[in-house]
Amino acid sequence: KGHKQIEREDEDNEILADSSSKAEEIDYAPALEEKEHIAYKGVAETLSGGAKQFYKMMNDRRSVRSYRREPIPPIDVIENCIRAAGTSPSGAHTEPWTFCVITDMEIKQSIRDIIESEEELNYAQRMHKQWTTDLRPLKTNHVKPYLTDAPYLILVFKQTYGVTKQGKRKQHYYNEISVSIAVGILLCALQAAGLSSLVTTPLNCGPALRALLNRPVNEKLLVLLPVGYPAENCKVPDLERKQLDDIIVRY
Ligand code: IYR
Repeated sequence: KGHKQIEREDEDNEILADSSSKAEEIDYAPALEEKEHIAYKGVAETLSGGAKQFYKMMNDRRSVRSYRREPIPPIDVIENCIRAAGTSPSGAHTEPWTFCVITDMEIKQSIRDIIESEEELNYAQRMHKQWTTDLRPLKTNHVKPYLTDAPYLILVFKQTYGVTKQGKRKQHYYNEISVSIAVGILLCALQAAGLSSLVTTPLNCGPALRALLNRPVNEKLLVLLPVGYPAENCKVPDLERKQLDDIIVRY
């Protein structure tokens, strides 16, 4: 209606101009309030050790697959991490994210049941042999105790569109990349808080998890993160990272 949607493979939508004559007749209003811009003084709070300190902190981050059930990190720490994630830039400042924080053991168990039964099929049938082979060094499989052991599960949904107060559909431009950036900031904040996490993308589980949590149809699961402290016997793959000169190209 007055615009044309280009569906890309990743289901992210961009709205491109419509050349039809009807387009001119519509009274467009911005989703955001149109206000005077305000002065910006730049960054106020910085780390004493700057980017080097930040790098060292992030270099310690590992994907953790076994968690201590206790102690339970204070909820306000989790909330501050999500506040940080919510500072992410987003397409046209649409803030197209929903962070579901699960502590309830019954819900965690239901999530685990859904994911383990789908992942059993994923590993056995849906994933290509090359894929399961590539995962062998990570020692992952369909059994996922971290889904009930981790004190928190954070399910991050992307809002593929919004709804205005008038009940009209609102475009969420670049919602997937916007929420992905927010997740990146969330990972940094959790690391800064001394918490471990794991980015998981439960294949084929999105609709069932959305239904379990009663999320509206405009929301699609992007990632699920268990969050907590690593188990005492926690082991991680002996991975190396690319060197700077392998990831930077100077012009
Ligand atoms: N979703 C599965 C498989 C998996 C896929 C990739 I790519 C990984 O880096 C790790 C696991 C699982 O969670 O086990």
